[in-house]
Amino acid sequence: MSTDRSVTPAKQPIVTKPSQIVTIDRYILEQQLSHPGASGDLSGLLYDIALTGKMIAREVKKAGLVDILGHTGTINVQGEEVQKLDDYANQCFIKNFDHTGRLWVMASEEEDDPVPIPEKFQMGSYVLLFDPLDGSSNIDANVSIGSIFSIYRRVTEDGRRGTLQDLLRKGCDQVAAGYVLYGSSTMLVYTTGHGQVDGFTLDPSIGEFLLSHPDIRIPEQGGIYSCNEGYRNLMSAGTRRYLDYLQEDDADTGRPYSARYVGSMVADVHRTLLYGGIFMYPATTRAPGGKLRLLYEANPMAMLIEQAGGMASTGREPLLEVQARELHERVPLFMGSKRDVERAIEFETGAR
Ligand code: AFP
Repeated sequence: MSTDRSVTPAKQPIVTKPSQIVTIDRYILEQQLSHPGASGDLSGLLYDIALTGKMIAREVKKAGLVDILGHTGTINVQGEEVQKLDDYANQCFIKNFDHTGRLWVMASEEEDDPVPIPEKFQMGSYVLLFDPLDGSSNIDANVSIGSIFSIYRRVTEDGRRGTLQDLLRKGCDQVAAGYVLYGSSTMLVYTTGHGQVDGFTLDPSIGEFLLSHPDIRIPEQGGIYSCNEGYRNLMSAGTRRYLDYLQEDDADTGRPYSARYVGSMVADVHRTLLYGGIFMYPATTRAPGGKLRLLYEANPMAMLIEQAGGMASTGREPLLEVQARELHERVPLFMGSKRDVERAIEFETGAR
């Protein structure tokens, strides 16, 4: 019998040292401190986005339990009315932002008109536009969805109310933009410009977003295209030729590309940011102006993509230069790796 009584030490759980963890609060504060003179209002808005994202994520997680917890419009076991998730997300944004004193006016993809700041609250100098729950037709299939936000400085000064003038802007005027992705984990990705895009993942055990993807850079060129090809026959000849080009066999240029299309813009653009390639929703004969909303979807995503080193275009002009004329205006779009978008533009404009 062996006299060796030593035992294999039990494996220690992997513990991240507190010094290695950067919470979103700390990150935002450090960013603010690097801009002497900052009022702290933009930081406050970003904290509120993080809170709103956490509140929506909590409800999204329960979406599959409707049969157990109750259907929309019914009263659940706690005696509360069960709200549609996109209504909940919309109300969550409005209620979390209307009283903070940081906003001049808001606009939501879910509301026909601008959302004013109630008289009883203080007014601020920023303007917030948001799509509270993008990709919501995917909810019942347990597919990733997201919230998108876009922040500008106000342009009007007079009176007690922000106006359409504050909201109908060019994307290049945005001071911050981002999204919260409700996927296999919840992530918040945002930029305040300066070529910096950062991603934070929600640690559900402490209820905090932690810096997980610092300084995201999109590859110069990718190998994935993301497009609803079901509408191929409704697209322009240029777009169809571009799709043909992506599908040709040419190992030297990395073709054919792989196709990936979730049908939730946040998920498709998130993958494009990380892996590169192109996300496109071009004009079709049924939707000649494109499908996606300029102010709530296209501009914020275009700012993120461009700040990460990519490119965003309508196919004919830089997306961020498009002057919005209507709150719910749509736009055709191509965004992603610079070389991929440049190539798409060549086909769209007939240069190729
Ligand atoms: P829903 O919010 O109605 O699901 O629309 C999602 C979306 O606005 C965007 O997130 C997708 O990229 C795009 O529409 C999908 O549109 P198609 O179903 O026409 O491909």
